[in-house]
Amino acid sequence: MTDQFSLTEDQLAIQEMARRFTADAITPFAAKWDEDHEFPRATIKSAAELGFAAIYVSEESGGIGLGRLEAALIMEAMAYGCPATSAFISIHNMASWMIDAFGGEAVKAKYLPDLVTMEKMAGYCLTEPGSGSDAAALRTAARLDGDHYVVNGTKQFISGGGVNDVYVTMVRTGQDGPKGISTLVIEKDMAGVSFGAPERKLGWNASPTAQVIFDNVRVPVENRVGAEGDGFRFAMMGLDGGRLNIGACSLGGAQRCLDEAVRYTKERQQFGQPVAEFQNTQFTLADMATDLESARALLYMAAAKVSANAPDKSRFSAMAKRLATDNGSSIVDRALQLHGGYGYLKDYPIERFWRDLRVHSILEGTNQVMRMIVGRDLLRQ
Ligand code: FAD
Ligand code: 2MC
Repeated sequence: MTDQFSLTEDQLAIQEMARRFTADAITPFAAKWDEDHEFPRATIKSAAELGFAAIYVSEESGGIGLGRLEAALIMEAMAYGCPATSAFISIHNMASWMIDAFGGEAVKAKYLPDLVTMEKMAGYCLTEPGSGSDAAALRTAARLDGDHYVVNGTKQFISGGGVNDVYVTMVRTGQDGPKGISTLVIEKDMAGVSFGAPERKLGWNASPTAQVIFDNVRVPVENRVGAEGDGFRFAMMGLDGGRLNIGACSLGGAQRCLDEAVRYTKERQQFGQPVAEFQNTQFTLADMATDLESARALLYMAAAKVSANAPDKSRFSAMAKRLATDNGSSIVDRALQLHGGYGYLKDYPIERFWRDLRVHSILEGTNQVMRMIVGRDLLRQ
């Protein structure tokens, strides 16, 4: 590697810290969290002690003020143990960053001190039953009544729904379309907030998902993040970073499964020789490694662009999310095949990663929406 393509000493140090945390606190327990559908609150909270709850929240607000490449390195390292837990922490970071980046002093002072320590955990509410990919069609309404908004509506598929303490929520305060959307911070304990039953899912079992329902919830105006009508832009800017992190979670899961496949095929004997001796195995491993490194290179570049606020940052974030999540799932699938029948058993970690990574091509914008973002941007030029 030339200097231009190496991580700095600081970046290597934070990566090493995240890897050690993962090896000690995540990897040994992840299979059980998955099996028991357990939300590992204490482990997640211990990540905050390392600064991982506020990676790109500014230092003035109590965060560690790092960039998006550092965030990707941390998410990738934690996903080596458990993609669902890593992604949960990513969503908390995205929501906290939105408050820090766009909120006024009052809302920042009210929430950020508890969010950076994870005394409180934050979710992100954009999707609704009738608006997923077409997020700007959301209908949850916030009507101004004196110094409060009265909020009514339902958010669908919310990660941490019911376990998070605060919800950074996109609501309609004005006209149809993106310009009528604002962002409010809504607390779990406000009167009129309730939750649907936990969704029964293929994977991400360590990360509960539920509807968040608002029934005449009175939210102080001071809980608005930024100006009325700017909420959709904030939501999209949050996702520019969130998508990098989801891609990084796929990289971490794929790296783990590649490592497992190398180890397994060297040990497993068939036809009197290790499975690793077959040329098919070597070619498969070679393609897995190549697909992983190419996705990683694009993702790190996209992360640097988001940190630098480059004009093409959203396009690169979308390209990197698409490539890393598609390649990640395909790498894990090939790792499963190389394990034969054992890959299909819960005795080995591969099937969990296969299930966990599958949703990364759907959430934080489907990979079709990622192509739409890239295609539109190319045609705009
Ligand atoms: P739809 O939008 O109905 O899409 C259905 C299909 O149509 C997809 O294949 C899609 O790609 C395709 N499609 C749609 N429009 C187009 C188009 N114009 N061109 C081509 N194809 C198109 N949301 C949150 O706000 N907060 C969360 O914390 C959160 N967590 C989630 C956790 C999980 C486990 C899951 C599964 C989802 C979560 N989501 C969350 C929601 C997620 O972002 C949405 O599921 C996703 O954006 C897709 O929306 P949808 O499910 O309504 O699918
Ligand atoms: N940064 C800043 N501004 C942005 C932006 C970005 N990345 N993307 C869009 N905008 C602005 C855009 O510039 C425009 O403003 P203006 O008219 O002033 O120029 C405005 O927002 C509307 O943008 P579009 O015209 O592109 O909006 P449209 O409705 O056509 O489509 C689309 C936008 C499809 C890209 C968006 O709806 C989208 O991302 N959909 C996918 C939804 C999604 O990702 N959901 C994830 C939920 S969270 C989750 O899953 C978790 C697990 C947490």
